[in-house]
Order: sequence, then C-alpha cells, then structure tokens
Amino acid sequence: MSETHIVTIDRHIIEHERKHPEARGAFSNILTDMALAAKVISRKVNMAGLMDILGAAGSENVQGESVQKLDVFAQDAIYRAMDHTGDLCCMVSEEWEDIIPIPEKFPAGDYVLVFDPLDGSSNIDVNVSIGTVFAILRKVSNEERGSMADCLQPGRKQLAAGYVVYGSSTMLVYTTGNGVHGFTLDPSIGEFILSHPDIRIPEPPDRIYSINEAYTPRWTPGMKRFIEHLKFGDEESGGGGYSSRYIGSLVSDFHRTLLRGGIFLYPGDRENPSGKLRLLYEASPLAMIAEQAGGRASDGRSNILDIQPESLHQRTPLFLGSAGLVGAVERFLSEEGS
Ligand code: P6P
Repeated sequence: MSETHIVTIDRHIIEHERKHPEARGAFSNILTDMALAAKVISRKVNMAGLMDILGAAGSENVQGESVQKLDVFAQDAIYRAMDHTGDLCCMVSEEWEDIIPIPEKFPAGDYVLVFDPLDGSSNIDVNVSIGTVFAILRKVSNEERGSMADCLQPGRKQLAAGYVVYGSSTMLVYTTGNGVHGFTLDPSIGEFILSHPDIRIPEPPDRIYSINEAYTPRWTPGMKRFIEHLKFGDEESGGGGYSSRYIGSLVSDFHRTLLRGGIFLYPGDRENPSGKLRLLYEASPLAMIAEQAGGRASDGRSNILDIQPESLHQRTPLFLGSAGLVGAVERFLSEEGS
C-alpha cells in the first residue's frame, strides 16, 4: 500500500486551523477562497494560447463574450471570490491604485488581502510561467471597512503568504507561519493536492544565481563585485562555479530558488534606486515564505519583513533565497564604494 496520503488544500487548511484554537475560521476561509480563485485563473491561463482563436483581449470570442486581458481577468476572479464573504475589511491589488473597498451591501471582516493577481503577465504571449502572489494581514484599526494603516503593515505582521505558479502544472504554495507547503492542481478533479509538504530551501544550495545581467552597467560597484564573486570567486570564499538562471517571471524564479536554493536578485541601480518589485504584495509575501523555508530576504541592508511600508505600491530592491547568499550580498553591498 502506498505511503503517500491524499490531502487536499482544503483539508490541510482545516487541519492547520485546529492548531490555532483562537482561529474562528474566517482566516481559513480566505485561504480556501484564494485556492478557488487560483483554479479559475489557472483554467483561463491555460487557455491563453487559444485567445486568438477564441478572441484576443479587447475583442469578442466565438461565443460573443468580451475577452479580458488575463491580468484583468485574474484581478476580477480574486475580487469576486472575496468581496462578499464578510472575511475582509478591504483589499490591495497591484492592478488597483487605491485600497479596494468591500461593497457596502456586503459585511466587512477582520482581515486584509494584499495581492498581485497575475505577475509577469507579459510572459503569457510566449507561454512562460506566470504567477499570483498574496498575503493576509489582520486589521489593526477601528475602521469597520479598513484604512491605510491596516494595509501598510510590515511583512512580519503577515498571518499567511502564498503564491500560485501557472506553469507545466499549477501549484499553490503557502505558509501560515508553520512551515511552507506546496499543492499541485489536478485539473481532472479540480483539487489542489499536497505534493510538497514542509518545503525547506536545500543546504547546501544549488549554485544558481538569478538576475537580469542586461542592467550590469547600472549596478553599484558592490553589486558588480558580488556577481563577479559568484562567477569567478575562489571556492574557499564560497564563490565560483555558479550557473545563471533567469526566467524574468518573479514567481517562477522564486519557485525554483525555493526548491533548489541559490539567490534571486533584483537590485536597485543608479536609474531605479528602489528597483522594480513591489514591497507589499510581492517582496513581503515571498520573504515570509523564504524565511519559513529556512532562507532570507533583504533589500540589501534590512530584512524585507522588517520594512515599514510608506505607500501601497512602493518598490524595493530584493535579494531572496538561501540565507548564506543573502548575507553575502549584504556584505558586498555594505563594503566601501558599493
Ligand atoms: P526585468 C515581470 O514583468 C516582473 O514584474 C517580474 O515578474 C520579474 O521578476 C521582473 O518583472 C522582470 O523584470 O526588468 O528583468 O524584465
């Protein structure tokens, strides 16, 4: 008889909720609703290649339905899974400039959902994996329908964080602070099945670094020295012999880093000192997952999870992955002239 058990994400969430006697179920409902939205998005993303046949974005498909851009579709799918449940007081999305309110006709709850509905959507046209990133915060204000203070919380305050990677298979990976767990979608039964329990970033990590080297001319001296160290440094100092892997899709590059180890880097540079990636709904959720899996996340000086957000869409440099490598890049950047 096989030793592996069949555990759906819904069952896993319930079992983890039992570890928190104070939990009232709303928190678990949000995770369950996120898994539902992920199934809806996965189905659409996997049809992306047929958009031209079924109707490209902005046109009508053969059924006469207007076809949405996939990131708008993903935004809408998450919103409609969450707006009526009474679990959230408000939401923050990469696709929406301001705080997203819960409609007055629905009850408001005690949690905030922050998310990037479909990161890397420009990769869809070339069939490269893309992803959804999310985190759940507890409301801290007395505002029934949430406030900026409820949204602008440091990553340490996240109760849960997760991502969905729409790749050769669709996987949902999440943490509630008790380890990192990965689920693979079986589309034939519409269930996310536990496939990667208790994910830990391997030690020693694979010698992989992930950065867009087209920006080398804009890097600080310390950044240049670190990449040179990975390529040509001596073994004793932990350098040399690294391979470069860069998909250009954050969730995919992070998913590989989580499972194989190594480091993902999106530094600030002379033109964009804060880099490109967003703190609230990209860096902080992935930082919680990395730390729960034994890794680290930094902006080059501070742990990502300790950064107090000042605005909803603020950007941050991001160094993410094996703790030893994140510590090493911090040392190189702190040296004179970096
Ligand atoms: P660059 C995709 O557009 C994205 O937001 C992330 O998914 C990815 O990590 C990054 O941008 C890639 O940026 O500047 O290397 O093209």
